[in-house]
Amino acid sequence: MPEITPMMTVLGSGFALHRARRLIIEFDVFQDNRFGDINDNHVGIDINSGRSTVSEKASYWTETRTGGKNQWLFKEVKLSSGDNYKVWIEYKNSKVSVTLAPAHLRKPKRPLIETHVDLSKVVLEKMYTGFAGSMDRGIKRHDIWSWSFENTA
Ligand SMILES: [Ca+2]
Repeated sequence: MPEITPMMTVLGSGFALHRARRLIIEFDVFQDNRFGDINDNHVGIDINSGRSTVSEKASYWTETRTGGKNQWLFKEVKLSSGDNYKVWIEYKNSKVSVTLAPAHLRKPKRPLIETHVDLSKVVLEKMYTGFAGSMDRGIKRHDIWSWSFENTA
């Protein structure tokens, strides 16, 4: 079973870990065409690369009942708004899911992103988990108010 050690780090511009194996969940407020970014406000999953294998507009799903029917509504958020968000990143049944919501809401039942990932091609015997912030072409502040890591395997 891989050992994952909690760690917090802040990197400067760009990624210093070009050759490192990594699974990155990115919250990107800059559209960088070199990495094929879909816009300047997206969530993505990057595997051993700065280019996302899948990405979505920063948003969350909410279920409402209209006319006797349940409907999913896609609500966009602006990551750089200064509002607080919660994110759940989970790995289960060979799928990574990323669920985002404004901090005052419960976890949406439907994830923003869910994709198959073979972690055996990413995770080594010993790995770190943590955070990196980047200031590419401007000044940005990245705040992490709290976080937890759980391994139930
Ligand atoms: Ca990106």
